[in-house]
Amino acid sequence: MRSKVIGLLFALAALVGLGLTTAAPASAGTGACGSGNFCAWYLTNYEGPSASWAGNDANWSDNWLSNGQNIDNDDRSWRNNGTACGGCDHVRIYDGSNYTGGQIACLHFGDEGWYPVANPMDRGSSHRWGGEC
Ligand SMILES: [Ca+2]
Ligand SMILES: [Ca+2]
Repeated sequence: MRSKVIGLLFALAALVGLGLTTAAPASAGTGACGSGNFCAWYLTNYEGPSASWAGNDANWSDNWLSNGQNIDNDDRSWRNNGTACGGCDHVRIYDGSNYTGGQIACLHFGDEGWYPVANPMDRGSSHRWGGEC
C-alpha cells in the first residue's frame, strides 16, 4: 500500500515537473490562456475545452479535456501565450507524437489561429518550443 501511494506521488510529481496540465478555461469562448503557456482548443475560435502547457509535450494522447475528449488529433485553434525569449518562444505543432509526422503549424510568439498550412485542424499530437519559425 505504501509503495502504491509513493508511486502515485512520483507520478504526480512527474506530471507537475513536466509542466503538463489539462485545464478547462473559466468559460467557453473566452479563449483564456495562462501567461507563459501554449494552449490548444477543441473548437475553432478558442472555444470549448482546452489544454495548456508551459513546456513541451511529446504525446498529447494523455491530455484529457473536460468534455471527455482527448486533445490528440482534436485541436482546432491554438495560441502561443509564451514568454518572450531568444530561440525558445515559438511553438511547433507536429502531426505525430515525439515531434514526428511533420510540422503542421508553427506559432510565433503571441500568435494564435490555425495557419500556416491548409487544414491543420484535428491533427496535433505533440508540440515543442523553439526558435524562429
Ligand atoms: Ca501529454
Ligand atoms: Ca496527429
